[in-house]
Amino acid sequence: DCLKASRIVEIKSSQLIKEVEVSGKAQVTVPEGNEFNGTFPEWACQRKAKLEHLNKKLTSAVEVLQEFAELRDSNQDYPRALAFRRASSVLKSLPFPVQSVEQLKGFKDIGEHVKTVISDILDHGSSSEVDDIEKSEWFKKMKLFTSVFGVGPSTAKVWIERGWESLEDAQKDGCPSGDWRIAWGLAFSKDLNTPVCRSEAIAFSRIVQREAEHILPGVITTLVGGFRRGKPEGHDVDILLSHPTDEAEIGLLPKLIAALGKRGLILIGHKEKNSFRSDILYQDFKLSTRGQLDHFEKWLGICKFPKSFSKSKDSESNSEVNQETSFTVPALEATSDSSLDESINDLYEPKAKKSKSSGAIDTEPQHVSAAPRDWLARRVDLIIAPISQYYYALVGWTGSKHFNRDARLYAQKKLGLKLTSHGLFDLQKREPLTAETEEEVFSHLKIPYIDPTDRNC
Ligand code: DCT
Ligand code: MG
Repeated sequence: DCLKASRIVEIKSSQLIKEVEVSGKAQVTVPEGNEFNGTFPEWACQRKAKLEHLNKKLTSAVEVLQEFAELRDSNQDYPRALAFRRASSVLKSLPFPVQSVEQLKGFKDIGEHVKTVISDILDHGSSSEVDDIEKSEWFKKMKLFTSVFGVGPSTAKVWIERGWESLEDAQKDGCPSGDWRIAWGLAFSKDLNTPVCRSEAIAFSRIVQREAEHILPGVITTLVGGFRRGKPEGHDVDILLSHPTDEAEIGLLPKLIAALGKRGLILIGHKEKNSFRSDILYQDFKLSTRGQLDHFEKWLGICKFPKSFSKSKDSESNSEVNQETSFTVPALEATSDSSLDESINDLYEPKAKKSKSSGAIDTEPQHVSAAPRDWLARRVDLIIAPISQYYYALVGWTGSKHFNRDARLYAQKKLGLKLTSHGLFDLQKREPLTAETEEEVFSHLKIPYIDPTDRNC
């Protein structure tokens, strides 16, 4: 019903003046003199949302409510959590700082509950509901446990039911579920809970690119995820690989993992086979993904990043890597940060210590984590996409998660098309809409192109 709601709200001098019901299109007009030209787009995927926005205090509070709803209900699609995500996404795109809830009248994604919270913050500086959640022992434990690689809300709840209070309690149990991700995630929780900084992500993606180029000349290596959206730090490093010749990418991943292993960069990880079949894409979305993000061949694991990767204060000067979307590979040799170059080159010196490991580690994670070391454990995702699906994979793996969810719902509701990281599909005609650039993906979606740094909705 919310999606069908249609009205125009006029706001003058950033204050609400009048509300008019119209049929057809849902629009809210906002003050002139901003990128929306007075009209606030209905869908999050149509709006620019920068990391730095004008309503941070409010979005932080709404995101606590969202996180609480997600953790409590274990089902990330739960409508309550989605409602908070939608509200926070509107606040991120607003061209003015909210000073009164009156200014939010007419925004269908901002419901009464969120308005009450905002009103509390505007009037008293904080929301007692948000404060209570943040103080709750249950919430603190759920956040702590779900911060472990491989632990979702259901596992975290089981741990709480067992009376576990800390990660040490889980560690004492050995590997509580037999899941390799949890065993290694627990052993390296300290490293993995320290955010990965931009210079580390850039250094590692350059090494991946160098090794991949050696195996498959002309390979396309792109740092995706939050770093491509301009985030200064993240919880992992997501790298998307492809090649201009279709199928040339087949066989790259095992060789790449072996090469990174020889450089001593692999701690532990697992490969997932390509499970893409064009026929399943024409099925119902939930059925065709069965909880999986997508069907690409990928390696999910933990890498060993030399500590020197993070010594650099670099960030923006190397942004060409995270902006890379063309076939030109990012420069590896010449960077504006000599300390980063040095630490990358150290790995290529003949004297550099190289592990004999080809990717697998045959020892217990606890023993590795206890030994003195000059590296940090870092989560890495390497994803392989054929060029025919690459630009959709690029959009999907750039995110944000909410941008993807919204764009997929928008494609379905507004265009009758199914959007995934594999492509855009016309379910009636049973044919894909191909794209040879990221701009073309947006053009098929009938959305003006949005820069990755504006997809932080
Ligand atoms: N993604 C998605 N849905 C998910 C998980 C991921 O659409 N459930 C997409 C969007 C972002 C991309 O994959 C990479 O995922 P993450 O690494 O989890 O997100 P991120 O934005 O890179 O966050 P962080 O900076 O913390 O790594
Ligand atoms: Mg990421």
